[in-house]
Amino acid sequence: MKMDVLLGLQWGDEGKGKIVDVLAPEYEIVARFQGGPNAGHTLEFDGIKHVLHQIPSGIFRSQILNIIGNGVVLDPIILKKEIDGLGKFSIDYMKNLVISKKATIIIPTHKLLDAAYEKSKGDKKIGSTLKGIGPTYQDKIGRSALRIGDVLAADFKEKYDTLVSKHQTILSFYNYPLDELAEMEKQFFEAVEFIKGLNLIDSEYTVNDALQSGKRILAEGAQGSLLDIDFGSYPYVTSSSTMTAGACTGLGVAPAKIGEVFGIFKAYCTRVGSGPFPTELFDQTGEAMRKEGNEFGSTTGRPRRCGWLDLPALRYSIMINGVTELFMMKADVLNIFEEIQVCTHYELADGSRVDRLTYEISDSDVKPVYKTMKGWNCSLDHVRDYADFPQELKDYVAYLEEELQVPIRLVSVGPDRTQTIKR
Ligand code: 2SA
Ligand code: MG
Repeated sequence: MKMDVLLGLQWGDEGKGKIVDVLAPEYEIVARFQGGPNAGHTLEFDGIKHVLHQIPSGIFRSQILNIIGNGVVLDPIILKKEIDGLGKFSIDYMKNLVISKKATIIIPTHKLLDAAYEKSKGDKKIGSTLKGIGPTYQDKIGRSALRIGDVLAADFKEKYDTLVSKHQTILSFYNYPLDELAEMEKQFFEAVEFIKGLNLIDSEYTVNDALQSGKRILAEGAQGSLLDIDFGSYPYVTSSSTMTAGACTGLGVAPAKIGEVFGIFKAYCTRVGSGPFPTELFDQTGEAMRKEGNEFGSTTGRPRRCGWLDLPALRYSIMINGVTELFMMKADVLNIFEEIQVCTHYELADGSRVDRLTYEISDSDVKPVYKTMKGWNCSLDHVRDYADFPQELKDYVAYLEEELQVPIRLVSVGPDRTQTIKR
């Protein structure tokens, strides 16, 4: 059996949580492979809306094992809160949730460092979620981080103190205040005690044994391909590998064992945080998209920047991930527009047109070139089948398939599980 991968192809918030939830019945395992509590995966069912940050989106299905993989950076405080929040759903997390001992721990000073680095960057700040993601991955790569398995060792506190004293030296260099630290540490050590009681495992064996015995696994990406540490709009990126290859290293699965790659994209674009966004709209239209799409960060509540669909960027994401099927989300947000624009090329300062995301591309010298299409401009509330699609929406889907050369298997026309139309 091979492992399928589900990824966001834009700047995150494509609707991955919803789709994992829809696909989950076809899988026995759902696994997160990168990122951490910077993610906000929203699920809506039975009139309830729930946002997950670190726990995989299969947690609401009792027959699914949810794995937090080695590639993840995990905040014990937030994990404990998340698990407490699941209390009302009668979820048996001792049975349905396991955590890799090789996942990296976010400690309180990582969050302070995140804030100190952002502050020092001034108007060049990344727009980080301030969850400590960057500094934690820095320590992982720098070979000084703590891992989940360490919480079980007798010398955990010693290791912790060594890392914290290094952080304090850096924080004093930045003149960053440590007032909050004592309270954060209190919560941290309480949460570490709690985590000791969870199922901590070598998840690479769990994953590979499961594939060997014919079980179906879905790897759940977080953030999006355009935020990837290598291929995103560096330095305005997150600190992990958000692409298919990240699912291999973040779970310990060989490349030859990757099956389908599901690429999730919105029918338009959003971005939260700083960085280039060629099709960004600064006018009424962008404002209308934000309102209609309720585009506010599910972790930080920040308003998301909005703009039209960007085909060169989407093609790039499809290429680096090897996407086999596309899922288009939030088509209903475009109901309000008489005309819809799609960016087909970028125009450079010298007037030439390109459709590749080369090193030189940055929003300052790039102007999007648009194709204008007729909007459907009607409600999609009644739509339960592809046959019910207004002709203009069918045309939009057909045009995108032709341009992207990958089938669009699913179109989402609303937040509920039932508003997901398979083709
Ligand atoms: P970080 O915190 O170091 O990963 O931030 C670096 C950049 O990555 C962006 N980023 C995200 N973009 C979209 N959605 C994310 N998750 C939350 C959500 C974000 C929120 O689902 O809405 O609530 O604001 C996410 N996580 C990281 C971030 O904006 C920086 O540009
Ligand atoms: Mg999100």
